[in-house]
Amino acid sequence: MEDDELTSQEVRHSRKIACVLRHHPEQIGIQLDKHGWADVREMLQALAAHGTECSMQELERIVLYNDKKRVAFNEDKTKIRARQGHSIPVDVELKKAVPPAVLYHGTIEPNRMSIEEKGLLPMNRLYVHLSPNIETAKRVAGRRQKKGPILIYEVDAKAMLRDGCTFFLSENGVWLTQMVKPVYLKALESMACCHHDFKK
Ligand code: HQG
Repeated sequence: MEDDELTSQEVRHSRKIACVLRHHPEQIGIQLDKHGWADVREMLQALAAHGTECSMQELERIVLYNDKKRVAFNEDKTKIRARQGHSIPVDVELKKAVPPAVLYHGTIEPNRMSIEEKGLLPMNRLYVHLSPNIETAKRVAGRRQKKGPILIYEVDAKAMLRDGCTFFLSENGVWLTQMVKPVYLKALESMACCHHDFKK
């Protein structure tokens, strides 16, 4: 195994930490400040008290090497937060940015009707997550493929921008926006070729 590859224990711990920092700090009895930061020492102690023994050294490896750079330290490594993906209302000081003309969203067929009626909604998170390319959108959708064939939408980010929508770019390359109205969405039907049971 390469040094920059997380062990399976580190991957498990990294998932737990992302979940605590994005959704459930109360699960281990800690609080985040309004910018989503947790105190590193307090978090490690609280994790240990709840059965997840993670050393500072391991945490540093998780921050550096987790596949999607989900969590980040402050400058002196006394605080830690998730870069994006929260369901709890914190302001992680996302940077506004001008997106490429087209972005993508990966989901699954069973969501199609609702998405095409209501648009893309943040559901349990603070923002809708959009991908810069089809490959990434396919990976995002792939997380749910047990529940249905994948469905990729092209998002007309250029038109959204023109119409006054705001976009944020998280430091790990995920595009975020409040919602995407159906008018800006186009399903990429060619994705269907990969799935024999698509739209029978
Ligand atoms: C769907 C992972 C019905 C939406 C990924 C998605 C991403 C609707 C699900 C990040 C809907 C929400 C986020 C509507 C949206 N009706 N379904 N109107 N609007 N949906 O997990 O984009 O590994 O909150 O299509 O890589 O799947 O955690 O969003 O299927 O970047 O770092 O509702 O999570 O990153 O699911 O994934 P999610 P997502 P991490």
